[in-house]
Amino acid sequence: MHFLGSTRSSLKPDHLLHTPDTFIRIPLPGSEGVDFILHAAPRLGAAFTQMTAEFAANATLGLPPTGVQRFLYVLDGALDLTPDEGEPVTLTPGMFAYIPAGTHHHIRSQAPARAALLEKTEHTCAALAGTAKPQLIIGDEAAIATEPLGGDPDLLVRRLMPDGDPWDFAVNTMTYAPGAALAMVEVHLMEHGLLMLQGGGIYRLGDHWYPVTQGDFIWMAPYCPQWFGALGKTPAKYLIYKDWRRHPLGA
Ligand code: UGY
Ligand code: MN
Repeated sequence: MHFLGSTRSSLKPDHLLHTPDTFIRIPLPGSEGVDFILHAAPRLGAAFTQMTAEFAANATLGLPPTGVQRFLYVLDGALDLTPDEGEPVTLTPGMFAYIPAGTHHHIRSQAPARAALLEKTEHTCAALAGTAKPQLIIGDEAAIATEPLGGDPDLLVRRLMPDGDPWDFAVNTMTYAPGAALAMVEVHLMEHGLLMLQGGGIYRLGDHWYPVTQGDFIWMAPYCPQWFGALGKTPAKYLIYKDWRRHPLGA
């Protein structure tokens, strides 16, 4: 089915709206039985990689490149994660894993599954010399307390990553009650990778306003003006990445 060349997907210098009708699946080396939708990558202008990994039954995810840390959030199905040091764990929807750079591990599916996969080259800085390195984290979003953003009980944030010097990015979920909105247009240093998990609304990106819905992906460059208002009768929820806690002038 084609739509005479029309799509909601839109690429601008400071943002990408990537809608499912435009997704192209590609293989990556080291993985077997996994299709990757590359939503954000350095070629786009992003300093991280975000993909949706679609696992067939009995599929295996390859390791990331050297020096790259990984965050995986299960969308559908179940994935078995076996770190070389540590107990095997089965990750089900809403469960996630943070895997530090250089941590050898295996991720496999028994049945078809889907996961959001974020990868980022570790950004260390001189101020961190001799301090603790990040450790493997296994978590479940359902067990994480919500925080009302700016005191708004209709806009709930769950912080999936710990906050502290060892970690150079954050991943949160944000859940908007119908009609809830960001209290301000944000313009900030950090870039975002965002996956709409449920519901929808209107996203302002730069000087454009887009209708967005479950399954859409958005990349926002540093300083991209951004605002969201939830529409419809069900909550809108997204998974959002941002780089965090690193001096912009580097090490
Ligand atoms: O964490 C954030 O910067 C978040 N409030 N941004 C967003 O939802 N676009
Ligand atoms: Mn933001």
